[in-house]
Amino acid sequence: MSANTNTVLDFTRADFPEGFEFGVATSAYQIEGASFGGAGLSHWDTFAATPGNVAGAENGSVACDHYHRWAEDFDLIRDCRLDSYRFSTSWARVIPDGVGAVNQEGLDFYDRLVDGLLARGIKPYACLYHWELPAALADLGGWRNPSIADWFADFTEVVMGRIGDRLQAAATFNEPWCIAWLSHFLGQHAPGLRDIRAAARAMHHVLLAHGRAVQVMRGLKLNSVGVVMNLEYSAPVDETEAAIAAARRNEAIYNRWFLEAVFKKSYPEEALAGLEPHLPTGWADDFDIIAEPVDWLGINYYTRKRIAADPEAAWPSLKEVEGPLPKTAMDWEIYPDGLYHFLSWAAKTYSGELPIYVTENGMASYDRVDLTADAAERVADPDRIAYLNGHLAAVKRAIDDGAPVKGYFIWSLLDNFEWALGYDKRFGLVHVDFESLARTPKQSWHALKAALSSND
Ligand code: GCO
Repeated sequence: MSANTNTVLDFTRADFPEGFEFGVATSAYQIEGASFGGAGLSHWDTFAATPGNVAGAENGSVACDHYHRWAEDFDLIRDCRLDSYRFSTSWARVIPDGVGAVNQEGLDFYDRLVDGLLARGIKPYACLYHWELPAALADLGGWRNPSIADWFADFTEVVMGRIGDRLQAAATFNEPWCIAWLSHFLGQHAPGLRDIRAAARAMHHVLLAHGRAVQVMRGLKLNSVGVVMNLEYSAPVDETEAAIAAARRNEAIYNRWFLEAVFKKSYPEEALAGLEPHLPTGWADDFDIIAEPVDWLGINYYTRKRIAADPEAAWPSLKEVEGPLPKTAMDWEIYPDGLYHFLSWAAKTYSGELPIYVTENGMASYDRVDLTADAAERVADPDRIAYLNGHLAAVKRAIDDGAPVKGYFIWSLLDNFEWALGYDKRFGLVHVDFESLARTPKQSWHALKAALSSND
């Protein structure tokens, strides 16, 4: 996307069905400031405090200071004419030790957020878990410990008992693949393990915890409960049988494991081939809880990966190979067709008529900052505008072809803490100066505001 001069979005509200929602998404650890308001330590605090885990030795202790600046941030959502906001609740903020005593200050904070959104006419979408497991529970084995399903059910009861009545929708988990595989097999996120047995247990326990949380929310009479999966298009590097089989293994672990469990009460054969020996005893008996019916499905989509077989490596014996398409600042290929594919495929194969929301889509870009320029031109991010155009066209195509897509959330409102990559990767519609914490809407924010304000 070089030399791109896009400054406008190609669509208006009228291009999407009546009631289609446009929103932005964030997560607690990435924006709030984990050191404020009596929050307990999470495994992201301890992971980030370990040399080599996070670029620049950065962490989320201050992040965007959203904990204190949320009102200004919500004004930016309202002023952009967005309909909806997706945020997450930090377990360690609400229950500092993971179980037991509640930090009222933390719970009050989320209560303020919900009321602050409603006061501005913004629909609140809350996700219970976006990765900051209380460190006290990590000490007990975290996602490897089967008790985590009960711990998470108790946390769900506390949070949703307080804010559930005013939410537009609630989700249990953000991206189970990242919680389990990326963090316990690939070792890139907290707790940074590279262990197949730990990964297999996390892959199962996160689903069990999901099912238990859905049950708790039913008990609280919530009627818009879902889960957010991240899907990544898995393309064989060539047409050889070995590459095709490797891409299928990747797809089974990444895209099918969680959907198949929630919607079909099973795990894909290609993934069980490596994981079954490491699953907890009696795993197949848990599907009735795991498959507790949900009301909607969230899909996070960013990119595709090209996959080759790697016969030298242990199971799943595959590797990623760099692709030829233009890339974002994450070095992720830009591939809107993948989003089209998943929206249609998920509905046909798994979720049927249930509403689907694109709960995250967006890019890290190389922005040009000139704070002396006119307001709309202070932060130029033409590549983001082009990315949004491409992906919204894919969403529209999927809707035209029958996929029940009801909303689209951009990742993210603000530049923020991009996990192991620190503050260097900027995903926001709004630029954040991490010295002064000043917010400056980017050109994409202005373009979105114009698109959402117009009905033509
Ligand atoms: C994600 C995450 C975000 C990331 C984003 C970009 O759910 O993967 O929700 O936390 O910041 O995806 O990598």
